[in-house]
Amino acid sequence: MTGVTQERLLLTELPGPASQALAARRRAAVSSAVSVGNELYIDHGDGAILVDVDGNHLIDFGSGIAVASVGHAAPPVVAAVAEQAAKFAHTCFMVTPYPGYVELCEQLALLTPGSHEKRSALFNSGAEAVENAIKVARAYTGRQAVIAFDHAYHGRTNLTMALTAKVQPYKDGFGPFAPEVYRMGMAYPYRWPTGPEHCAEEAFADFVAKAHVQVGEEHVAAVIVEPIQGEGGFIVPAPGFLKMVADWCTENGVVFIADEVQTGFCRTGSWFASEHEGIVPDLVTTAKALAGGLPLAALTGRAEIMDAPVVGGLGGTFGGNPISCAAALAAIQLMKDADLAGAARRIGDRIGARLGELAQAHPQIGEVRGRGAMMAVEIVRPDGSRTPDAALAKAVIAGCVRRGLVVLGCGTYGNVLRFLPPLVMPDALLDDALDILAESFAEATA
Ligand code: PLZ
Repeated sequence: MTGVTQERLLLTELPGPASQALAARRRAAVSSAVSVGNELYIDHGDGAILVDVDGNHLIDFGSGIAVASVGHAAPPVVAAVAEQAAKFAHTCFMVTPYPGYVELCEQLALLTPGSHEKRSALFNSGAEAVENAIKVARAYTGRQAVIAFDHAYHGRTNLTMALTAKVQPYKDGFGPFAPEVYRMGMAYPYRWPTGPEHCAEEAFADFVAKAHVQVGEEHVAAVIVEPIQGEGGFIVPAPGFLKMVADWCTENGVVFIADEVQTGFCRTGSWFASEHEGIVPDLVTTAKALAGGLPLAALTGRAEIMDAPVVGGLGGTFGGNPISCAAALAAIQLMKDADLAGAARRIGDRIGARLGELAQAHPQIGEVRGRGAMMAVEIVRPDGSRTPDAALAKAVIAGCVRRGLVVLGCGTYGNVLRFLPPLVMPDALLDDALDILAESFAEATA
């Protein structure tokens, strides 16, 4: 804990002079292919506040893309990291193992959906967990085909690029992509042609038909889906759709993989978003909030599936790094002690109520959606056509950033504003953030 009060404080225009100097150095030293959402350079953080190099206190409404759920510099995480760093930073679990890795896998078995026997393996990034999920599903089924969905995001490595739906900016110029990946329609209620009430049934019927005709059930190793699609626009699948797909997987000997990299660890108001859908995935991928800000990812699932690859078939030098494991164990304990799932539900209610008011005032807000502390608005032209308005979304984000609120966009059409506060954000700060959002909206639509 760095002792920063949980209040916004602006000492300079944003970005300030020190940030601007760093921005110039960035352009000269960092590949332009790695883009930044703003040029506010961070010196330290505390809870839900980020302090930039000019001393401005910014409200964090992005959590570094759903990572800082326990807050920045959470004292138990800081202590666990310091303690482990002072003991040893690395041995490689495959060379000489250590207790933290085992303990974390035990926790993952307890926390992920379902009471069946489970095993886990640890990796460095969400994409790596997803790649390994596909490897495991193929080894278990002896099949090759993988089904992913429209609007999906699963990572930037070769196999996960193939699974990711959107070409710009994730795939442009980077092919050829991994074969045997098939894409099905997502039950996206807001944009379903015949209306949201038919969405789940029709999307599932289409899924079943395509899986039969274009892939062949007997060739499908896995279906992978985000229980709420993150980068694609915080799309909450029509109720019942995921359950039907999961049941189809069971009936056809297909491994059902829930990619909970963004939704996991209390973000949506429960430990995992799959719980809201009443589904028990065969495999679950996690990363992001798992380790309180340190890089770590996990693949957890049914013991018989996870044990299917040859002994030694999974691994990596840094996977399950001891400092990251210590941080994860501390973060998980904090999520339990502070009931961060409950906090996410309260945050969701507060954000949802305010966004509802905002939508009344602004016809450009086509839909307010999400769950818990994973809320979003989809921005459209105010003429009833539901035409995406990415330019307006960008303008609102810029207005927020200028006022000291770090907000992220997302969406297949770049027209979704998403709100991912740390789950420790106090109500007063949340209200300030929502005031800024309302002001920025009014400014951008004036
Ligand atoms: N699966 C569901 O959301 C990462 C991507 C940021 P990594 N999402 C943020 C960007 O533009 O690169 C993500 C996700 C879901 C997998 C991943 C991949 O996780 O840790 O970024 O590899």
